[in-house]
Amino acid sequence: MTTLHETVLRSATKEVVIGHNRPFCLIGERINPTGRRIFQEQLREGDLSAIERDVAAQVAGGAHVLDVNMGVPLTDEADLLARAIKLVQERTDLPICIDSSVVEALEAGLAAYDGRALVNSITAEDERMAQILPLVKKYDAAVIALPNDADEIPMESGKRLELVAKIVEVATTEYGIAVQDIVIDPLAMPIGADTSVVQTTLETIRRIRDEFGLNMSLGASNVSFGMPGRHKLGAAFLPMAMAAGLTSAIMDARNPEIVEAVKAADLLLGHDDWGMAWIAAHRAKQAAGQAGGQ
Ligand code: THG
Repeated sequence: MTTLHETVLRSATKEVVIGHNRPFCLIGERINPTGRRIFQEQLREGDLSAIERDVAAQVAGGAHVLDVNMGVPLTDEADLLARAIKLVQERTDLPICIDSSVVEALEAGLAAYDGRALVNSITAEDERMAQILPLVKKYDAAVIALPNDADEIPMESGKRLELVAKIVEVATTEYGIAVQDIVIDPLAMPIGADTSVVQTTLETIRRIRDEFGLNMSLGASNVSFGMPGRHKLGAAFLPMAMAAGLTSAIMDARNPEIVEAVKAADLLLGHDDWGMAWIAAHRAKQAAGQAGGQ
């Protein structure tokens, strides 16, 4: 029987544990300017005020961790990310997932952060691991790892599993990262491009749980990209992925349809003792005068 690992994240004052026998961890995705022209312009001018609204909305929606990405072309991303992380820490006590493809930005973000961050992300490429894993170790963080390399994003679960094995081997033996601090992104792809890709993701999730017991997180909105009814697809996908063993997702916590599907799946999978969270949420909604039925 494979050990099922737990990943501990912290802010200065709050601890969040990601694990297989726990409620699903919602990582709020909106503190990210990708595809948002006005937000990008504001950030380019040094105006970070929109972040405050995005943080408040993700927290109100029930996020447990906040993903912070400041990928704006033609900016000093390291400086921007460090400032964004300081600002987010002033506004909330939720732990942060530091999201960048730029090594210098990840380092600046880690240096600015007070707590145990989740670094997003490495791949199975030796060079990426060599650049980023020493930082993960130095700042005592956890890390999201994508099972792809320079050549390809593998479209069979077997190849993804091989790359997971490589990442675990290299990260633990060469860089001294604890196995429970490796969170695998099993790679969610758009269903609109090819209707077999989600089955591959689900199979990858099942195998990672059964063969490695690792925690996993993925970009949930990737699945519905380009399709109508995106929230309905998200609300169907996440419970399936949770049943297969997904333990967290980077997602929009503002969306009640998807968040409620996740909470229902927590209850149905036995991760909400006595249904306390489910019932409490229902009562809170009733008290607020917006009960969603019986
Ligand atoms: N895996 C990992 N990290 C990730 C991703 C992943 N980080 C980035 C991304 N994918 C997840 N985060 C977001 C943030 C915002 C949006 C989508 C994913 C978003 N998208 C709008 C859309 O899809 O239509 C575009 C912007 C808009 O119109 O508002 O908002 O997969 N490890």
